[in-house]
Amino acid sequence: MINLAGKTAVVFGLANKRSIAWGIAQKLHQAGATLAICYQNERMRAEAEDLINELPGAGGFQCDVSSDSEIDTLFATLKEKYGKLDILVHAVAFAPAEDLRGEFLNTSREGFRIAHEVSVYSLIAVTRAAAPLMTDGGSIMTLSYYAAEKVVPNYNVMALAKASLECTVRYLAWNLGTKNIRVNAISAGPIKTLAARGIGAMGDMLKAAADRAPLRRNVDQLEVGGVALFLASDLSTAVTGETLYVDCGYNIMGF
Ligand code: 0WE
Repeated sequence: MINLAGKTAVVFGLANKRSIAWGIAQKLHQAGATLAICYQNERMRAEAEDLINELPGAGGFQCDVSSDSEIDTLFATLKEKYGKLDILVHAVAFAPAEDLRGEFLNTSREGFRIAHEVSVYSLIAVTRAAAPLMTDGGSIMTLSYYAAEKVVPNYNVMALAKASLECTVRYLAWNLGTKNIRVNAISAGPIKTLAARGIGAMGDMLKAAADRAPLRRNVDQLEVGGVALFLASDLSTAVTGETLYVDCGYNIMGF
């Protein structure tokens, strides 16, 4: 059993019980980590705080990762409250809905900017704020998706952002290696979350993914949480800069 007692984790991206962030938070909590869980804004507050209250000892914090001042305020609070930080989970992505359908050619300049700022730059921003608190080294992780490498119709500008995110993971891993801070991505198979709800034909996509995957099913949030727990733990102390697939094997198939 993995023991994270005495470790502190900050998790970004909790919206509701279907959030990948929630699956990860539950696994880290089970392993004994102290959790600081962040949600984007006032609108998310009630639902997020209800969940956070299910995890004894966990703290809830509001932080929009597209705001440098909110990041600064959050990490000042975390430093005061917890002192040291060991684990950071970035489970945040956004592109305007109109850029996630229709012709890729019609990707807007603004949609491109927003997708990259919210889904990629935010990892750099929170990592820069967290690194000084990771005085005993640390483990940072983010969420990616297979469309970063192979075309998934309609994922469009988010695919570019995920490709950039995976590259960002490698550069951060290189930059922070000397501080014994590891940075990795989990490339999860499709999961029915709030972020996926807005997408037409998600049901068909989930079924197609399950049909083709070696394990013949979809992955769930707690299974992503299991791999996140591994990455957070001392079982993975030599793993950094990687993208780990948690997709029931879907990515290995050529036909
Ligand atoms: O990363 C994602 C979804 C990310 C996402 C979802 C939304 C929907 C609502 C980012 N931004 C928004 N913006 C919104 O306004 N996934 C891996 C799930 C997903 O999204 C798709 C997929 C899959 C799979 C979009 C098109 C095609 C496939």
